[in-house]
Amino acid sequence: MQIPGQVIHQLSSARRVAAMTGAGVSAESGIPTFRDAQTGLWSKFRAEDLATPEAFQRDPETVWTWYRHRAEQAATVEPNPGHFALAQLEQRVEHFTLITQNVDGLHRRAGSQRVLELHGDISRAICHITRRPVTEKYLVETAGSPPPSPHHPAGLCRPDVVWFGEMLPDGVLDQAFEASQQCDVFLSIGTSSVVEPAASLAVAAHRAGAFLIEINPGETPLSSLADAVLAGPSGTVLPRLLQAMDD
Ligand code: BV8
Repeated sequence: MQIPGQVIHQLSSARRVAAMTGAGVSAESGIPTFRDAQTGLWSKFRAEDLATPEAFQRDPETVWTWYRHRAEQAATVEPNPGHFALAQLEQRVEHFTLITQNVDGLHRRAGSQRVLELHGDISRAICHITRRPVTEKYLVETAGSPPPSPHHPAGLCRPDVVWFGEMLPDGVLDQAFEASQQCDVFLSIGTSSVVEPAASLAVAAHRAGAFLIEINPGETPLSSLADAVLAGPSGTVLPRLLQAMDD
């Protein structure tokens, strides 16, 4: 794939860059995305049935085991060239902020330092009443699916992720909006751009005058707003982008 000269120029001259990633960035590591019809977990489960506080109240065991399955899967796969390219890009840009909707922890494992996890991290657990953290050691040692919480007599352990209908961690969201509204270039990578408020960050960046680049093999509601669309898999496009910046 040819990287347009304007994209190379914008990225090479940018002092501030923000990158937003979605499940598509982890697809090439072997983690199914949520909404891709043929591979998405979404097609197997109904999001409403699993990724909501109501589902957990109704059927904690099903929700808990789904998340533990996903946590085990995330722990067994490796970051792919797209993750590593973003970690490299962070080293080349004066001010770089990686904003991710993903909960698989792969950006940190690939070496990214400044990562804003909008939707939490699937490897962490909290008490569903007090929201206080529960250690992995406690989870391993304590029977139950989910185990009872160590922090409250009626509490259960739940994944430390943001469910539909739940607020995002406010410090993280504020920082994400600030980075989006101050950046020279905003990269929207591997996301269907349907989940709010994450999807609004690219729009806020564009409105504030950022050069908006979308990297996705498919069309999204953001594509018509983007200044440049690189229609390909992030594991191929991102390394190409870095290479083109070197040439
Ligand atoms: C909120 C964590 C305030 C859990 C996730 C009614 C009531 C309450 C809220 C709402 C409501 N109606 C709407 C809302 C807002 C709601 C929302 O946005 N709903 C959507 C579905 C319309 N948002 C919320 O509820 C948020 N909270 O608004 O709080 C509030 C509070 C109370 C009442 C009102 C408002 C919380 C949202 C966070 C939900 N948690 N994840 C978990 O992981 O289980 S979101 C979930 O979708 C995923 O985690 C993921 O992060 C997110 C977005 O999906 P994508 O990452 O984009 O992935 P997707 O599969 O969709 O797309 C993959 C893309 O990759 C595709 O475009 C594909 O083409 C591309 N691709 C494929 N392969 C590749 C590739 N790209 C590059 N390379 C490849 N190789």
